[in-house]
Amino acid sequence: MEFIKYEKDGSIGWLTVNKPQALNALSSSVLKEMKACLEEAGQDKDLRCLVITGAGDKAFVAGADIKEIHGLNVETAAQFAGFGQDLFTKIENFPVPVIAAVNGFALGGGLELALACDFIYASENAKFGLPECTLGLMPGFGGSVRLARKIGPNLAKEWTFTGDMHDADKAKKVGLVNKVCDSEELLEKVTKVAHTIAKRAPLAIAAIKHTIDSTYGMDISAAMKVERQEFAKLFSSQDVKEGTQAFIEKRKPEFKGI
Ligand code: CO8
Repeated sequence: MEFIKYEKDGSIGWLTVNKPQALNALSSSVLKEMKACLEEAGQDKDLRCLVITGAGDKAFVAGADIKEIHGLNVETAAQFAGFGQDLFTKIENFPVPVIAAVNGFALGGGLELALACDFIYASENAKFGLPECTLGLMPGFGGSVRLARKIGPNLAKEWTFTGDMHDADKAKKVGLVNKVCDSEELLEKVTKVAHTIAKRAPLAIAAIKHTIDSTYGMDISAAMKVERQEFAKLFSSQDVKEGTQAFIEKRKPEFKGI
């Protein structure tokens, strides 16, 4: 692949958007390669956590490719937005947790990509924003919807109506980012949390991810039902027996994802 690099570190997958000369801007070629990469990684039964980051030290992703957007019409804009929305929804529904390691600019489509991940760790030089309105545009890869869900509609409106950029500390204060790290330490901290997740029971992690995502905005009794069903389903897995047995025997569990 030309614009996407994919590497495995044990059971952790690292997907890097690799077009640093354009601050990793998302052209349709980049998105197509990302889709192919995710489809393959999604089949990997040994994968326990996926990290998405950007190449270089300046940007995670500085948005969709403005040069390509410039040539769109109503029809092709709908196709481009639809492709990106479907892809980012695949990331949201990816079978294992996905962490965004934001190492610089996460703007426009770049922030929309990070928003589709389960959570974000950022370097102290990270900058977040949805500046589409400064280009006569609006977010088209799910950003208007997901930003409002993550930081609330009032702030999401201010961010998208002004197009302003926000630093990592601000992004953490509003709950967009889980952790802010020194730039040199970002990958180390992400690796650490990814390995912790990788040690946990994979079926439990998948059930928790599904429950949190699918119950968002549901009324409480319907949400409890989903949790109860997912909880009960886990009892058909060997890992529940292993986890509880290991506790009783005062040893570390060995989860197999079955
Ligand atoms: N698209 C294409 N090229 C880009 C982009 C981008 N989003 N961002 C940066 N680049 C390119 C620059 O053109 C430049 O290339 P060249 O050297 O060939 O001129 C190179 O990357 C380096 O960028 P700069 O020289 O501008 O670097 P600076 O450090 O001066 O500035 C910034 C960094 C502030 C990040 C600046 O590059 C910038 O403002 N970039 C654009 C940010 C932006 O507006 N992003 C939103 C784009 S719109 C979007 O994402 C919509 C998503 C929904 C789409 C739905 C599909 C229809």
